[in-house]
Amino acid sequence: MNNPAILSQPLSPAQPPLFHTPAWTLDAVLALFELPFADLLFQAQEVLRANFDPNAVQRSSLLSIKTGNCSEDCGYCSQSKRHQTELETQNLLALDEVVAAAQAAKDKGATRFCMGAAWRGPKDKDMGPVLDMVRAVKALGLETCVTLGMLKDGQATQLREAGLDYYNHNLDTAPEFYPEVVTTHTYENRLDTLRSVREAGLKVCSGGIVGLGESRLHRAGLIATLANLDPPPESVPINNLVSIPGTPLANSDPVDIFEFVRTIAAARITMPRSYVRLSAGRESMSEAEQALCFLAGANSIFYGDKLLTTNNSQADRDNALFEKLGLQGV
Ligand code: SAM
Ligand code: DTB
Ligand code: SF4
Repeated sequence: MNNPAILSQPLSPAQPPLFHTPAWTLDAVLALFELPFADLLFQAQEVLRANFDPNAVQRSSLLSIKTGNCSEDCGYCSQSKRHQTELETQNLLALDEVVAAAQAAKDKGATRFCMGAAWRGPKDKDMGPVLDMVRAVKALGLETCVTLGMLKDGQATQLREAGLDYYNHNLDTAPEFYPEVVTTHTYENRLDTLRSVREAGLKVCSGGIVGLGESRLHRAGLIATLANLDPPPESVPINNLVSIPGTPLANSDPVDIFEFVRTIAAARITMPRSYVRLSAGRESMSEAEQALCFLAGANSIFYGDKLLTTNNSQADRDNALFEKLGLQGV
């Protein structure tokens, strides 16, 4: 069960509430997952069409600006120094490399550029170079997003003042399953960062991963938690686990594609005005599987040949698929 305290109460009386009185109970979200597939997709299409151009798909490109050697133990991640993965680590990139990658992403048609760092959170000395990256990418006319881990007081405001649009910080799964996935930080830590991102006036990008070994109840719990944020995240990435050899979750059972599509539809219905992003895991999906995700209300993708450390679906393949489906990349 979801922790009702997490869903309905401010974390401390002195702070404004991060959640409103639950608009979506866990039971209501679970009931969505249990609908006949066609009924669920029909409802998701209705919600999509009431709020968005149903044939427009937002495109964000990703760049890992600091790779690997992370102190955290997230069981799915290639970048934890606690897992024996084949990853080549990389210190913080130079500004000109980041600007060149952002310009290339823009030239290919991306409208948002997301920079990810394998940190528990940025140290004070990291902020200057990252703020320079945000300023420079924004100056190219792209929307900016960073994902740097947990933020300390004042860091979110520094980012906003540099021109940041979105901060990505995923809740990843249901509160009660999180300790099975990560032990070096808590769900409350994640929520605290989301709160400071909101208070700084940034837009929130927060979603999760399917395929960590969680149950349907946990998937519904993730969606309910996201949907009850007040306001819900503007951007909701739904990742399908990319299995990384050497990580504790490398051998998790893959989740059936229809269950993945149901998760997308539940996100669409419960967060009607949010961009729902079909995120990691797209490379191994067929065209038909991806088309089902768009039918279920996904209206954003990661675009470009690489995610952070793993391959993404090639841009040429995406362009061909959009052509076949009559989708317009925006
Ligand atoms: N270190 C920061 C953090 O944890 O917030 C930012 C980078 S972290 C890699 C960003 C997100 O990528 C994670 O929260 C998770 O949702 C997603 N992710 C990482 N590895 C993944 C994998 N193997 N498969 C699917 N999603 C993954
Ligand atoms: C998100 O939800 N997914 C992206 C982005 N936000 C930072 C990252 C996916 C990472 C997939 C595994 C990898 O490439 O390391
Ligand atoms: Fe580090 Fe983020 Fe990977 Fe966790 S998900 S190990 S915090 S890079």
